[in-house]
Amino acid sequence: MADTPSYGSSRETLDKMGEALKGARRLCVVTHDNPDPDSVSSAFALAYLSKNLFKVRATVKYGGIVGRPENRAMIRVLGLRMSELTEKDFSAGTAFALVDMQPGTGNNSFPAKRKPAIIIDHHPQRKTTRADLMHIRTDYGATATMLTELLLASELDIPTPLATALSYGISSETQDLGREAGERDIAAYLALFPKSNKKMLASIEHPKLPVDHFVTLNKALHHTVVYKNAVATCLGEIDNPDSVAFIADFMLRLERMSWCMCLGRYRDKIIVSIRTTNQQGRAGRFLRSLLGKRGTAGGHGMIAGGQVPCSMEHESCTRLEEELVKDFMRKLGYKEDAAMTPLLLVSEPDGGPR
Ligand SMILES: [Mn+2]
Repeated sequence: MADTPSYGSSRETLDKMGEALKGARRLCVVTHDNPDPDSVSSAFALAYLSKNLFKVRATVKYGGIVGRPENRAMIRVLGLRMSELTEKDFSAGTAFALVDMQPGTGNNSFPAKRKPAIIIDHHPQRKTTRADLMHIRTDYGATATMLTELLLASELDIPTPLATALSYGISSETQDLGREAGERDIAAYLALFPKSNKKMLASIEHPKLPVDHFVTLNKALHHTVVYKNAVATCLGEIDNPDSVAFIADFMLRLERMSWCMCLGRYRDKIIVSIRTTNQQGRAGRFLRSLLGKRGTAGGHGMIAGGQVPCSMEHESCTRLEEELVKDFMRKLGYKEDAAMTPLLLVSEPDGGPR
């Protein structure tokens, strides 16, 4: 089983956190837009440390919307209180902390030029990233693992809702410790498990689903193409930006598939998700080079997300989406666009790659 990690360096990080918070009247912890369980649980853990270890009041703020039914259930079941980041939050005496993201990546509402007091993140460090405390490590499967280590090092009690949030943060980010998870993630999960409420966890993991969810699923099934080991879905206009990541995870489960791309149009952006089963896939780099100057992207080895601005009319957006799908297939080395087969025809005798 996993070695017990040493919390020595975590204690140093906590000291630096205390320094970074010196003189602050209030801490505002910001998640990325359309926050996932990893960023939400990390934000509440950091707010808890701020209040209980450093006696600095803290609130959790987010951008975008919380759309995924599991994430909504998490916030409801655990009674997590968070609100949207607004102009009013930028008052004198307020220090900022960013979790699970860095400024200027296109996936958050924090002003790119502003320097936060604290950044805790498991995405690759950007050249322009600055903060008083930068705890940025790519060898963690989840930011929630980094926060769990800090909580354990602080020797504070971890309340049940927070332990439950963090264990769900780790398990959902790593697909039950199977994707990009290392020994540290496993050790953190095991430390949280006895402190988590299993009934609450179960109701978060298996929430009731709104009708919209099935409508999106239906749309996805009818707008998915397959070529060799790659699958791509265009959802068109969506009401819930989280559906893009959800469908990407779902479609990657199709047998024999090792790369997946999903696109969805939300407000004036095309949201892009990439998933791969290839541990050396460098999905973040793959998506950045796929989008080029057309958009922004970030990610890790096996998952990546990005956005492409598209304020033009419907037909041009559709053309841009088709172009992105072709570029995706081409980047994987597939040159014959014509050989892409609609998913629902794949099982028919002359339907495709079988
Ligand atoms: Mn994360």
